Amino acid sequence: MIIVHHLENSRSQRILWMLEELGLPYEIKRYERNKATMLAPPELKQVHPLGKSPVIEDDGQVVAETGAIVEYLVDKADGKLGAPANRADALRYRFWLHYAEGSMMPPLLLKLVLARIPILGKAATKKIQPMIDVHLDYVESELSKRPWFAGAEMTAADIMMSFPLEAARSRGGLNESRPATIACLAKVHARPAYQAGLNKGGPYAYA
Ligand SMILES: N[C@@H](CCC(=O)N[C@@H](CS)C(=O)NCC(=O)O)C(=O)O
Repeated sequence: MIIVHHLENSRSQRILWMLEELGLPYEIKRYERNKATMLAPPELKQVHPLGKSPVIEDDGQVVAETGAIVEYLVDKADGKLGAPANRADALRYRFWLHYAEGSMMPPLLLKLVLARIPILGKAATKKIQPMIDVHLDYVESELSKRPWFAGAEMTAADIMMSFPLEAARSRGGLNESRPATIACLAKVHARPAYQAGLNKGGPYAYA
């Protein structure tokens, strides 16, 4: 049985969504953020030394880092939601799978952290927004060309990208001026598996 160590309001919501899409049985262990620091509680460090979420356990095997977990689950489900057969789609699949945490999340996170610094923080976030806009424009242009990030079918790349899109919607300036991206997010949120994951995960401010 898979155990998902799930931190409220966090990237691990993606893993619940993916498990629901795959129909794999799982259990959730919930963790609350420290109200003052917003950091994960120290108990998560007992599961994995980084103490971050998501982290899963599957028959004693601990897997951390969203992208690694997502690939692990694709393997476990015999390739379901994995790379499409078409080469161009497969390359896009790989690109977005890495891009989500590797390129798009860092400036979004930077903006969040800077915004919390009194006085100077607000001014600093203005410098970050143009960096985020480069990503938002690129995502919009790609989503205007095809229904899902890799191609015609939904894949794990869409699951990876859902969190940066949600984070951009809540604090990165993503709005109706980028209709293809907004439509993609709405399509994701309407999926029964997404809603099922949300119901099981508890508080989540981005959906
Ligand atoms: N790139 C990592 C990031 C993991 C990460 O930073 N998770 C956040 C949740 S969104 C976390 O655990 N934050 C609490 C903390 O750092 O104490 C992944 O995708 O797994």
